[in-house]
Order: sequence, then C-alpha cells, then structure tokens
Amino acid sequence: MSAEQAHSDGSASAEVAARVERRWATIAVIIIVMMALLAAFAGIHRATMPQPRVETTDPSRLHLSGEFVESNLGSVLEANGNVTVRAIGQQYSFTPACIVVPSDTPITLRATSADVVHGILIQGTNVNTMLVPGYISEQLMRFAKTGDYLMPCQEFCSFGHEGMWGKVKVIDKAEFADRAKGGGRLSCVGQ
Ligand SMILES: [Cu+2]
Repeated sequence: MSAEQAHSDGSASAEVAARVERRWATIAVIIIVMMALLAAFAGIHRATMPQPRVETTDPSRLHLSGEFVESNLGSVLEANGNVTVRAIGQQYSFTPACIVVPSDTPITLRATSADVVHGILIQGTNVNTMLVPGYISEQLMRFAKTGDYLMPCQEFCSFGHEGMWGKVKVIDKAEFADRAKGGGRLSCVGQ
C-alpha cells in the first residue's frame, strides 16, 4: 500500500465515522424532544402534577401518635360523603393489607412509609405513588366499578419486596355506607 492510498483510506473512514456520529446525535435529539413533549402532554393535557404541598411526618413515631396510629388506619366516610383512606407501607406489607372503598365516590388516599421507600400501585388504575419515610403521599382516586384490584409495592424495598402485596376491594356505595354507620375505620383484612 502506497502512502497516498493509506491517506485516502484514512479520510474515507473519518467520513464514515462523522456520518455515524451525526446519525446518533440526530437520534439523541429526537429522543430528548419526544421526552419533553411527553412531559408537556402529561403536565398540561392530563394535569398530572406533583403534590401541591409537602407534608411531613416522623417515621419513628408513626405508631405512637398522630394520623397514622394503628386505630386510625383504614377507610373512613367523611361528613361530606367522600372517603379518606390512610395506610402505611413497611417491610414487607401494607397496613391495612386489604383496603375497602366504595364505588363511584371521591377517595383520598393518604399513606406513608414506616421504614424505607416503598410504592403503592393499584393495578388497572392510574394510582401510583411512592411512599417515602418522613413524607405523606396523597393521591385522589375514584373507582367506577366494584371489584378487587391488586396493590403491589412498586419500589424495590429489599429482599422481601416480591411478597409485598395488598388488595383494594371496591364495594357498592350503599353497602359501604351501611358498614360505615358503626363509625371507626374500615378494612377488608381477613375477609
Ligand atoms: Cu415495599
């Protein structure tokens, strides 16, 4: 191979490299633009916003006093007809493990973690929130139909994570009102 040939081979491969680099740069820019459009779509059109306020709690004292003591966990029918559900995630279960709620009713889910980061996801719905120790996660939800929904922990929280499942049981509105008459907090644990 003469010196001249080697030189032209070198510039040809430099051209190929430049072309490949431009192609990948274009793909990267397209991906960034698509992600920005998706974020704008979710935020503006679907109104998916981060929680408007930050509420904190002391994870080491959850069981002693305040909103998340054991006797206050579960579902409660509020005076205005809405339902509030309070729950805790801990390694490796949710309390209550079975949440009972009425259909066709505005529901506020309030939950936190007693130890590490967990997550609540209700299958077949867009309910999906992280449970961070020290912070209260709040999510609004509404179920059109009665039925059972699985509620797995969706954040890897250590070796028992795959066994961390809960359930949401959506029952008829009238039946829920009837059960709520006695006061107290409702759940479907053991049912
Ligand atoms: Cu977990």
